[in-house]
Parts: sequence; C-alpha cells; structure tokens
Amino acid sequence: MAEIAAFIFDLDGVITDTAVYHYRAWKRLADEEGIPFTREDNEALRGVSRRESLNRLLKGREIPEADAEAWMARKNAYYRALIREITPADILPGALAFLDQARARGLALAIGSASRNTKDVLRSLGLLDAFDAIGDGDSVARTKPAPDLFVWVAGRLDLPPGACVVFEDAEAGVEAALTAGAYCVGIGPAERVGRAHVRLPTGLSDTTVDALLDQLASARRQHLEISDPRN
Ligand code: B16
Ligand code: MG
Repeated sequence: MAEIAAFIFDLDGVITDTAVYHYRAWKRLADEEGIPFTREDNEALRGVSRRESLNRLLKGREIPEADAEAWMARKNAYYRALIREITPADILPGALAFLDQARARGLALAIGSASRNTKDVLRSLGLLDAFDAIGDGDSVARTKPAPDLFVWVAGRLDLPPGACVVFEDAEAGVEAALTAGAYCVGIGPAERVGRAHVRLPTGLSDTTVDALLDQLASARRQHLEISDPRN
C-alpha cells in the first residue's frame, strides 16, 4: 500500500447521523403499505442504496417495478422533509476537529456516500466546500459493497485507492473499502465493522489524526510481515 495521502469519509453515520431519519421515512412508508418494519430491521439498511434498502424492506417479496419506483420516491420525499431541519449542530462530535487536523497535515479530504441526497445534507451541515471531491449515489452504477464508489473518489483525487483511508460505519462500506484496496477505519461495534484495519467504537471523537496514522502504520507493518513470503 502507498503512503497515506487522503481521507475519504462516508457521510451517514460518520459525519452526521441521518439513520434515524431514514428509519422514520421507511417506517412511514412501511406502515402505509402494511409491511412490518422495526428499528432492528432498519440496521440492515445501513450504508446500502435506496433500491437495496427497499429490497431488504420487502424481504424477498416482489412488487411491480412501477410500484417500486413510486414507493422509493415517496420514501425519499418523507426523508427530504425530515432532513430539511439539519443544521451545522448535527455534525457528529469530533468530526470538525478531525477534518481540521487532517487538513493541517496536508491530507486531501473527500466524501464517499451511497446517498443521492449527499450534497443537500452537506449544504445543510455547512460542509459543502470542505472537501476536495464528493462521490455520492449518482457517481457510480454499482453501490457499496462494490468497490466502485471509493475507486471513483480516489480517481477524482488523482490517487490510487491504496493511498486513501476510508471511514465507514456500515458492513457494506467496509467491504467496499477493503475490496477497493484502501485502508479502512470502521466506526461502530465489532460485529458490524470488525473487518476494518482500525475500529473506533464511538466515532471520530475517539481519536486524533496523529494517533490514527500511527495505528494504521502498525496495521500496515503487520500486513507486510504477514504477506512477506520470507516470514
Ligand atoms: P438516499 P452513507 C447511505 O448513506 C445510508 O447509510 C443508507 O441508509 C441509505 O439507504 C443510502 O445512503 C441511500 O440514501 O436514499 O439518500 O439516496 O452511509 O453511504 O453515507
Ligand atoms: Mg454510513
């Protein structure tokens, strides 16, 4: 892996927490359509696209394509009404300080989110101009867990994915980052993000950029030792 030159942040669950709004919007749709849907079911929707979220909500049941499109549009309208209330106060603890530290170290900063509402959320947070590249649900056809979005974002930064660290709160996102060949920092419980190189149980407030780069350097040393055929 190359020297680390950039940080790529997932949005929902890393920079801000919109999972509750996604839940409320899907729940309203599910209630209207008589589909059982719990907060626990919502966990399986973390980090996956709107389309895949609907598939998981339907739990294998097939519906006509026109209905699927209409339901997704309805859910998105409910979601957009909820996120209208987002302000800079909704930036997760530690995120701003972490971005500042990374910028001061000369790292490039980017977003890699499955959400097609990414730019509106960033605008409401006051962060639209804080990144060198923004990849969202419209940037690539294959969404997480496919590596495409992170490969696309690295390309926008003119870097190989191996020079990037991806920050992710979802299992699908960790898989996407690792398949892309990037370093990955997982945010959340080990059951969800345990495959990442480094795990932060709570969020970006758990560490500093310097401490994290040290941790990643030792993760890289271990990786080199394991993959060195002389060992
Ligand atoms: P939208 P992330 C993801 O964002 C959410 O975690 C996921 O729950 C949502 O279904 C997906 O965006 C698509 O969102 O309906 O707004 O296009 O975690 O990749 O930043
Ligand atoms: Mg996320």
